Parts: sequence; C-alpha cells; structure tokens
Amino acid sequence: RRRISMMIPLALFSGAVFLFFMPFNGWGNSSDSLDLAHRIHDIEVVAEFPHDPDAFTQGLLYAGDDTLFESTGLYGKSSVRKVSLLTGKVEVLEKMGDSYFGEGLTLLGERLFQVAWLTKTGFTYELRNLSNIKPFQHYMKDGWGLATDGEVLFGSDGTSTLYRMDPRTMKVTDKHTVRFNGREVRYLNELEYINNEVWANVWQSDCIARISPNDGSLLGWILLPQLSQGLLKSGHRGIDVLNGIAWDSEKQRLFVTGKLWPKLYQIKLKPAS
Ligand code: DDQ
Ligand code: CA
Repeated sequence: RRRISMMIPLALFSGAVFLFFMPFNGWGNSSDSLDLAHRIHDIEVVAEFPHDPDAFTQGLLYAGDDTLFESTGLYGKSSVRKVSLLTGKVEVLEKMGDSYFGEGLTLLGERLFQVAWLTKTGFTYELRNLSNIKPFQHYMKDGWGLATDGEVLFGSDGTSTLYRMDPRTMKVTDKHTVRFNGREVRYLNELEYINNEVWANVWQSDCIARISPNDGSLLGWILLPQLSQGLLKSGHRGIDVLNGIAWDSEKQRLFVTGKLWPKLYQIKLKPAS
C-alpha cells in the first residue's frame, strides 16, 4: 500500500519533468529552431591570402605545412592542385580529362579522393606528386562534396542527403536527410569534417550548414555574405559562389574561398549580431 501511494507522486513528477524537457530534446519538427539562436554565427576575417582567380573551386582541404589541396571544375579546366597557402601559388597541377568536371576532394591517409559532377566515377591520387591516379565508382546520385573523419568518407550529391561511405568499397554505410525546421536543406556542396561535425557549403548561398554526421541534424548556420559582397564591391565582377572550406586542426585555422575568387580567407566565428 505504502509503496503504491509513493509511486503516484513520483510518476506525476517524472511526467512533468519529461513534458518540460521534451521540446528541447530534438523531438518534433520545430526542435531545430528552439535552441539554434545561439548557433547562428557571423564571421570575422582573420587573414586574407591570394587565390587563383581561374580556380573554379570545388574541393578544398588543408594538409599541414601551409599547404592546401584543391579540386577545380569546369570542363576542360578541371584539376587537382597542390597550393601554397601564403602565396596562392599552384605548386603541382594534375589536369583532369576534358570530359570531367572536378568536384569534392578529401585526404585519407596518403591518398586524395575526388568526385566529379554528373558522373559516378571518381579518382584517387597519391598525395605526393598527385601521381598513381586510379578511378573508382561511387553510389551517390552525383558527385559534389567529400570529407573524412580519418576513417570513413562523407559525401554530398547536391540533394539534402549526407552520405557515409566505406573508403575501400565506396559502399554507402549510412545516410541522413538534412533538415532545418522540418524542411530539407538541399544543394549540400563542398564539405569539411571539423570537431565531429560535417560543415557544408549550401550551393548558391553565402551560408555554411553545421551538420551532425551521426543523425544529419542541423547544429548551426554560419553566415558569410560579406565575403562575396566585399569582392563584388571592390570590382571582382567575375566571381561565382562561396565554395571551399578547409580546416587546419593543428593550429585550429578555418579557411574559406569561392569559385573564381581572387582571395582565400582565414576566418573565425562570432555569435550573430
Ligand atoms: N556544382 O558544383 C554545383 C555541382 C555544379 C556547378 C556547375 C556550374 C556550372 C557552370 C557552368 C559554366 C559554364 C561556362
Ligand atoms: Ca573541404
């Protein structure tokens, strides 16, 4: 008797606690908006570096030693290149076949993985000299972005899907639809793996989405409109969209650039004003 009478208030209490916390626990459609306010970031430019204005940047990564690797697009001009961060100078360039439009690029071990637009064929390159090029097939709808946590590959194909793939077989081992306030976030483009998150350029926007690789949930937004606007204002009419995120995990430096941008920026995040 006494045990049962104790359980009633306990049940009521835990029910109340459950109801109180439920909206903040990520259930239901509107959960994203509830605690995202403090995860909308503006940026501050820390440093600017030169960037080849002919590089239609599609993949970007930092490989240590002030060295970037970059994949570029456009038919007849697609390439993989080793680039000096400080000077923007292209130190090694491997041209792709004219029928390929270079897309996402990532570095796993000593091999670069690159995907290409409108084809399921990608290529691996030995980091040293961009040599020993080998084709592979992948199973995404299309090749847009690539990133890695050092074990698996993450990929995007221009839809709202974030893929997880086995680098040995390219088989899709997991995938998630990325949503914000219940709506799909489409056009996920160039990717970067940063502190257990996947960051994605959203094509034709000046925004980067922070995504959980575990469930595809949206962890935040980074707003960068001043970069393209600044370039346009200073007369760089030929630029295309923001694209290209690279992370220097050792020095915690974050780099971004865009397609045909004459500059590459080191930025840091700050809370949106
Ligand atoms: N993608 O990078 C978003 C996947 C594709 C971009 C395609 C842009 C086409 C530009 C074509 C210009 C032709 C001169
Ligand atoms: Ca990247």
